[in-house]
Amino acid sequence: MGLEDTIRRPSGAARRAAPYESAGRSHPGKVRTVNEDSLIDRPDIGLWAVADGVGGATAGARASALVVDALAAVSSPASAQAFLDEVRDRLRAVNDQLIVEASAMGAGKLMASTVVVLLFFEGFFACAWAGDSRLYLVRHGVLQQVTRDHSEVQELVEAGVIAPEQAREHPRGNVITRAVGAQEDFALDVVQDRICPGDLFLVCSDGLTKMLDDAEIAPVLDDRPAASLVDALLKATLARGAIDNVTVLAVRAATGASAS
Ligand SMILES: [Mn+2]
Repeated sequence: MGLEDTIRRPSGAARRAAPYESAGRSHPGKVRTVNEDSLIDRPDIGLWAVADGVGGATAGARASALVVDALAAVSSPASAQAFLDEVRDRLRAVNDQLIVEASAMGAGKLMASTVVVLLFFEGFFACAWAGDSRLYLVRHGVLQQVTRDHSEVQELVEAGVIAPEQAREHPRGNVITRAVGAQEDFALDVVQDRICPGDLFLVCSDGLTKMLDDAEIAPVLDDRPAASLVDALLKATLARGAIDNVTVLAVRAATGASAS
């Protein structure tokens, strides 16, 4: 530690609590033998993600693993924009690689993965996603879904064809309209906002949200530690039958965190 560190650190910083705590777990569920979900928990740089592979067990597991490996290589960011740019560039490279690998497997083969990435940088967060893995935020006690699924049923809901409460058990519920590796024209949707003290973020695969609706998830998201929240959500999903792989990551901003 040099003199510069000492001078630049705001007074009292050493006594301030860690700016956030996080925990994540993935489970194959009660029906499937292979876990095609992957997660990454990088509190060191403020990066968390869930990926849900599609294309059949082996291909799906490889696709989500490649997504997470690419995010594991992201360097410590110099700015919020550089952070998001690097994430997007690395995921675009995975997109292109998956298209090449799938076409080598044969015509019509698909090897793809959803992704939802949460980034923290100096009091702000960004969420970038493709597919139906989700980010939720509990702010001031209110649960809100930050992401909007790229899925056929979401389109049906928005077109007024089906009611939101019909979406979860719709027969086309597994059909996503965007993913890493699904099309050459790669795109992520992005939401950015300030982090408020006490914000609780929940990053998850559809294995959670197909088993539990928002009204069932909300009461679990109380003040307990992130690891305990994750365990409770996993336990509730398994108790419900866990027909899909399930992945849950929780990230809580400290109640005293400054939005510097
Ligand atoms: Mn899934």
